[in-house]
Amino acid sequence: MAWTLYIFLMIWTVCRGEIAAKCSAAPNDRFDCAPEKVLNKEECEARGCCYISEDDGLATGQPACFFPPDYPNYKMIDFTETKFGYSANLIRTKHTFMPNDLMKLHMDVFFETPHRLRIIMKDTTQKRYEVPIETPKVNEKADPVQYDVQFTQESFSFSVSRKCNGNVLVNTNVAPFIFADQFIQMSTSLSSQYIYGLGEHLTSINLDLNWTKLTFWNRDLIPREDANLYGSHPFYLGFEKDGSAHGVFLLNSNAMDVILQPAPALTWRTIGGIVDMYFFMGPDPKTVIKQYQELIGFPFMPPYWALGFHLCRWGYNSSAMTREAVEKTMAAGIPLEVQWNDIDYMDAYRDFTYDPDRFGDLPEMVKEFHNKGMKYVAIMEPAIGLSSSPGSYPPYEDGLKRGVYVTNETGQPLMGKVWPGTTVFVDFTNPEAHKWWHDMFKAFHDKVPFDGAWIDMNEPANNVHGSLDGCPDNSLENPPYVPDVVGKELRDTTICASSYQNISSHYNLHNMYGLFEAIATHDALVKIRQKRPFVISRSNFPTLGRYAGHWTGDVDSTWKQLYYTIPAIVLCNMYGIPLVGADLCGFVGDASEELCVRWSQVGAFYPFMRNHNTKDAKSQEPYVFSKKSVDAIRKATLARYMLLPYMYTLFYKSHIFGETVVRAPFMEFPQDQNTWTVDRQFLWGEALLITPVVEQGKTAVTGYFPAGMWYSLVGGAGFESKGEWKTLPAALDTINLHIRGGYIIPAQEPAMTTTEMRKNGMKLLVALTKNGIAHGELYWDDGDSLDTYEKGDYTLITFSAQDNTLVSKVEKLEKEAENLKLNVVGLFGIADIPKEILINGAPALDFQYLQNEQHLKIQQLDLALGSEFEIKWSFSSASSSVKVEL
Ligand code: MIG
Repeated sequence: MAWTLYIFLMIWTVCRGEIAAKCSAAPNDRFDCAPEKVLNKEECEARGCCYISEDDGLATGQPACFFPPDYPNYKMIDFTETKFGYSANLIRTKHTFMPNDLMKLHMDVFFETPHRLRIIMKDTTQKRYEVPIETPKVNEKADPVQYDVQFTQESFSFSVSRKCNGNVLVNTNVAPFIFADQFIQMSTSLSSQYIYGLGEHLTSINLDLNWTKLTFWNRDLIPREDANLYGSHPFYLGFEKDGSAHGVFLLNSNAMDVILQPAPALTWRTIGGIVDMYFFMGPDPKTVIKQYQELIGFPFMPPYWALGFHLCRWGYNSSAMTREAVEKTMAAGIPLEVQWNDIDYMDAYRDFTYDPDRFGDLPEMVKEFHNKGMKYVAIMEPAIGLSSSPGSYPPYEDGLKRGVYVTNETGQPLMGKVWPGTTVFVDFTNPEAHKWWHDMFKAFHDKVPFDGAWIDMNEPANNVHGSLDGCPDNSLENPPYVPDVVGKELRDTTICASSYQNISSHYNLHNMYGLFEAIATHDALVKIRQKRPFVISRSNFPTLGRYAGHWTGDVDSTWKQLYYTIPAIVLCNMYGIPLVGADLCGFVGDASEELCVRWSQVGAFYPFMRNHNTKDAKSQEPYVFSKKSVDAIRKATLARYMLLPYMYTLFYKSHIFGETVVRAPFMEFPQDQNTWTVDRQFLWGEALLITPVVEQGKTAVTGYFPAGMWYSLVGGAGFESKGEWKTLPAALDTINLHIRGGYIIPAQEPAMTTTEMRKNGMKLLVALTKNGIAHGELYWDDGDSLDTYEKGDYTLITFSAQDNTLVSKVEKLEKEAENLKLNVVGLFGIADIPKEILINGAPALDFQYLQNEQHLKIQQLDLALGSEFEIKWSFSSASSSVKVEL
């Protein structure tokens, strides 16, 4: 008896030990084995997983049911070297808990470029849906490469590391890989706590790894945290502990959850398509983003006028009200480049119509705006209203004949409900729809010569869930795993997932609906106007930036939302969509005067600057406020305009090199870890740091200044930072702007429109390092013709300063720049009043020196920018010790 008990105890202890070891992962290192529903202990263990109950002290997010290390996984076989890298098959012998496991997969590993690795995993027998985006074709294996990729065979996993230092970027050995027909899950370790991207969500710049779930399923929603919003970008940039950075992109358009946990680790969980993953080696953040954009394509070059101030609201109910907004803005001395109309202009909210009573003179109004040197943009909807009687709405009927609508299971156009009442939805993946869209645009443009298109509601949004007839009950509508979408069902506020589009099911294409509309709209505008297109889209997906810009949707008029716009716009730039902005003063709700002033200051530095408001909210156009506030808004707007040549040069760099226009400080200063979380400041390019007030009632602002020289554009002394936080005065009329030592910014005298402004004198803002060095450049062209860079119709001038000399070099000159004159040079970092200033050898006529600012302003230069110049300044030998007060 005692003997038996002893043996029993032995066995019991050993087994317990095994279970404990098997299930011993620390809570933050556990990977959820019950993603699709809550399981109790028995159910969890029945699927072969570990269970630790809530009573054992689980914190929020930590899974109770989690994978043991020996959970059945794929095994790698047939590993071979190929022309491109490697290939192998992955086989599994035991099913997972998800229906329709793929028991055999094929994996291809492509060494695409020295800095880009691609891994594809898909079915060996059946063709599955793949994202219809063309990526660069590669013909052979790159060698040498910056990455190392390793595999484990028995229980399949892979890791990618940086060859030169061994940093591990991802390792998928943390959890089993699952690939079922409608559920693909892959978990990986992360190289640090600092990752950025995975938008569009309302987040700080660096993502919170404390069990955050980010859901991708484009959706119409007033932006809030923890919700799927208008866009999906399964891309992130990650820091490694030593400050190197890499990027990871999962090219997949299906509904998806990404789970971040403190381990640090990340889980991709998508409900369709294939695994098509790219790794970008950087090794610095800016290079990562360039490499990502090399893959998805560089952004389109916007027309110059796109960079001016845009004014809009929902509720300009007539052409008279629209004109009034323009007149009042001009009377307030605020430059207004583009006036917009929302759906108010339409007749019964139908595309390609205008209300005969309220907007009867829309064509004349647009021409008037053109005569003022302005542009006009109108909203367009992807949901098409029906004809009430035959012939009453030809666009709908023409589209019906041409078969351009999304269809339901009976093959009929799916009907939903949007502004016009019952609507159908254009299937922009259909080439015929692409043509139809152009034809409709053309006919409307012949009447109303609008300049750009605002494409809204293109997630697509629908006021009934799925369709007027509901949705069928099938596996696409009710997949075994539904990502954590708002409304809990894929059809919520959109069309049925199982509806049919030309390329595939809406289930697969939903996240790309707006992208396809943007492509069609872009192409239509190019064809019709033969000028650079201007398209702003709400829905977004990788590659959108090649065709359109984006605004961040229906943000509340609150201080919190104002702050969130900064990470939103810099992240969008990382996604290759540089032309982005949030509605100035916020959309939903009434903006207070103070909020609107501060928002206008931040907005003056969004790449896309538009004040827009919802229907019932209090007016928030700049002119409705007190003189003090109007002055403050004008001041910020004029500061933007003055700097437009720099912004335009940045757009050229985004278009040609895949650089961002605005960026977070960590992009410029990755070696300074203090910058890794800074998201209340942002930069234009490398040279201009913007430190706005985004809190109520403040007259000072604290910002981080990475090491180097910084010169204020709004007055005050320049300073050398060692990498420190600084508090600066910021009265209501002030947004702090600093030029970074070492850079030269091209600027210009503002005017009320960019057309006028482009004739004005230019300025150079030269910010010297402590060693007296700076450089910069100007890109210039006619601002509106197609493909100017590609055709060589542009001017490029570089500027450099050293040894008390500023010179220009005309790299390329075309006619548009022939009349450009350089009138002013402002030099920052001049320690003393110069004894002599020579302009191409002749003494300067007019200059001013400010000792406190260490600023030398040379005026009345009248130099043709097309000719190279030299400006020299010198000090008397004694002067360095003499302080001159002016
Ligand atoms: O259901 O067109 O985000 O900017 O003013 C709202 C009316 C539809 C949503 C857009 C917003 C626009 C509004 N639209």
